[in-house]
Amino acid sequence: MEEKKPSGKAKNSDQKKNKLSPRDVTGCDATSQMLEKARKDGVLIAFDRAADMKACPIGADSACCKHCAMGPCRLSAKDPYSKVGVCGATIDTIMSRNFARMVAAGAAAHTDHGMAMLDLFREVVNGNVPGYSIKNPTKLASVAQSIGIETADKSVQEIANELYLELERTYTQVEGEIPFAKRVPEKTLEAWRKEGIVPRGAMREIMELMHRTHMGVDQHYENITKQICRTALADGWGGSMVSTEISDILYGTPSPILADVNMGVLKEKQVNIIIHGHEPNLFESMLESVNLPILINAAKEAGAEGINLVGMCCSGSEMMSRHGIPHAGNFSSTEAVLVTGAVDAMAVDIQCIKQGLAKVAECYGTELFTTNPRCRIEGATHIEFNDHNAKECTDEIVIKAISRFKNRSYPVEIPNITNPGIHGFSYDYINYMLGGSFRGSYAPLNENIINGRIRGVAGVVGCTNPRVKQDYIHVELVKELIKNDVLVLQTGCSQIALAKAGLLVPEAATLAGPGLSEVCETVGMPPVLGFGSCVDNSRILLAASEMVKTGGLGDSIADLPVAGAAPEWMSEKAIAIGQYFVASGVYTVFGVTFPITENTRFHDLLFDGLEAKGMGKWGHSPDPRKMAGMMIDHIDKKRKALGIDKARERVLVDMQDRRSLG
Ligand code: NFS
Ligand code: SF4
Repeated sequence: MEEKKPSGKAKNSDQKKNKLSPRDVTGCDATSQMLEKARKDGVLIAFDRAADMKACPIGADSACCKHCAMGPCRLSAKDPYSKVGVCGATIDTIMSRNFARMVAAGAAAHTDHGMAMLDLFREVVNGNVPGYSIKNPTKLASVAQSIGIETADKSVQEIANELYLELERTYTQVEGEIPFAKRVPEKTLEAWRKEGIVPRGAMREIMELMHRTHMGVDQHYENITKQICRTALADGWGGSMVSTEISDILYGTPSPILADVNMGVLKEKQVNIIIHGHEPNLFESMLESVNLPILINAAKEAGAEGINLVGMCCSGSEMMSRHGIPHAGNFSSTEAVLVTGAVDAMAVDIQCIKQGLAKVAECYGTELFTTNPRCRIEGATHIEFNDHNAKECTDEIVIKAISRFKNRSYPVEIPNITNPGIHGFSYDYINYMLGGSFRGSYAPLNENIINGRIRGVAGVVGCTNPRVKQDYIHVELVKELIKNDVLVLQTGCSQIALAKAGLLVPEAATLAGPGLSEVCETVGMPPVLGFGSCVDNSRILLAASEMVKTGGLGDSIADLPVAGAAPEWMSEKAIAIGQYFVASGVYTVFGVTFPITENTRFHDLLFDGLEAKGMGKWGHSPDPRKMAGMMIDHIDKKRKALGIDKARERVLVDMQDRRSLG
C-alpha cells in the first residue's frame, strides 16, 4: 500500500500570520494534537479560519440593518442614539429585529427537528414504517396524561393516535395555547398570559415574528420582545419538548449509562464510522446496519477487526445517553477528528455541520455523506435517508466505509485519549434516583436545596466556538459552580467538554463543595449530570417545573435558586434556548459575546426589565469565574427571597483542585 500525503487544495500559506498555538485555542488535548498535525499536513480547520477572519465589529454589536434596499444602514455602537436608519429605525428597533430573527431561526431549527420526529411518530402509529414500534409505552402514557389525555382502558394504539393529534397542535394551531403549556407551573403561566406570550403554534409564532421584523412593521422594541418570547417558548415548551418526548417514546428514555468520550474511541484496526448531527433516526438506523452479520463479515473480509460506530455533537449525545455509543467530540472537534485519517465515513444529517468538513474530509480521503434533503453540501456524497426504508441509506454508507478501510492510503494517527463518564440522566430519572422506585419524587432534591447541602441548580449547556479556547470556559465555570455546592445539569457540546475533563464520574464529587459532595456520595451520582442533546434542554425545563410543583421553593420557575449558562455559544439555536430559559424565569448567562449594543433600552429590557414581568433575565461575561460569581449571586438572592439563605463565603477553585483533577 502506498501511503499518500494528505492532499486536497487546502494551503497553509496563510499560516505564518496565524501565531496562535494549538494549546491556546483549545483545551481539548486530542483536538490540539490534531490541529498540530493538520498544520504539518497543510490543512486548515475552523481555528485557523477564525484567526484569519476578524469578527465584524458593527455586526457584533448588532448595529446594522439589511432588511431593505434603502440600506444596509449602519448605526454607531459607541453613540447608539446619534443616528437612525434611512426609514428612521432606531438602534433599539434594529437590534431587537436582528435578535428576533436569531430566535426565529433557532426556534425553527428545533421545531423542524421536532416535526421530523412527529412525522416519524405519525407513520409509526399508522403502521407505515416497517421495523419501528413504540418502545416505551410507559412514557407514551405519562406524556399523554401530562397534557390531559385520558389513558385508562385505552390501548397503546389509541393513546398514540390521540397523542399525535394533540402534539401536532404544537405546530399547526392558530389559536389557543400549545399542549405542553399544561406542564408549566401555574404562576409562570399566569405571567405569560398577562404578557400575552403563551405560544399558539410554532408555525404561527415564527411566521409572525418574521413578519413583524420586516421593514416597516413592528417598530417598538418592547412589542417585538413579546413576540421574541412567545416564539422562543414555542421552541422550549413546544418543538424541542416534542422532539425529546417522541424520541423517548420511540427509542426509549435514557437512564444512566457508562460511555467513553474523546477521539481515542476511534479504532485503528476497525472500520470507523462517525455520525454527526441532530436527528436520532439516522443514527438509530446506522446502529442496526453496523450490527448486521453480513456487513460485519464484509468488514472482516476487508481485513478489519470489526465496525466501530461513534457519534459527534448532539445526535451523538443522544445515542450515547440511550445506548452508550462512544462519542468522539463536540462541535469544535468535527474537522479535527478527520485529521486522524482513521475516519472511514462521516455521515451527517442537519445542523452544526460545518461546510469546511467537505474540504478536510477530501484532504484525508474520507467520504463525507449528507443524508437529509434539508442539508446538502457541495463536494459531499448525498445518499438520502428515508424513514420508510432507513437501512437502504445506512447500509450503503457502511459498504462505502468498508471499501475506504480496505483502500486506506493515508497515515493514521489517533490521539490515545478516552474519558469514561456516566451519561443519560433525565427529568424522569432524577425522580427515581433521589426518591427510589417506591416514592419517586423530587422531594429529596428540594429538601437538599432547602437545607442548603445543595445551594442551587445550574444548567450549563451549549456550543463550543473557535473564537474562544475550546472547552476551557465550560470546564472552569462548572468546576467553580460545583465547588460552591451548585448541582450542574448539562446538555449538548458542554456535556462533552465536561466529560473530557473527567467530571461526569461519581469520583468528581471530591471537587464539589462539602454539601453537594455529601449528596453525591449518598446517591452515588456525579456532581455534573448529563441530560443529552440540545433539544433535551426541555428535560431541564421539566426538572425546574417539577421542583416548583414539589413545593418549598416558591411558586414559579422565577422563584427557584437556579441559573443557566452557555459559556461558549455560537449558534442561533443557542440564542433561542437562552431566550426560552429567560422567558421561563431563569437567569441565563452567555459567554463569548452578546449580539447587541450595551447602554441601550433594548439591552436594559433583556438584562433587567423582563425580571419585573415575572420572567428571568440575561447576563453576559466572557470570563468563567465572573460568570460563576454572577450565577451564584443570583442563586443566593433567590435563596434569600425564599428565606432559606445562610451566610457563606463563595470559594474559589484553587491550585490543589486543579491538580487533583489530573
Ligand atoms: Ni446545540 Fe447541537 Fe453543539 Fe451548539 Fe451545535 S451540536 S444543538 S448548537 S454546537 S451545542
Ligand atoms: Fe435601513 Fe430601515 Fe431598511 Fe433597515 S429597514 S436597511 S434601517 S432603511
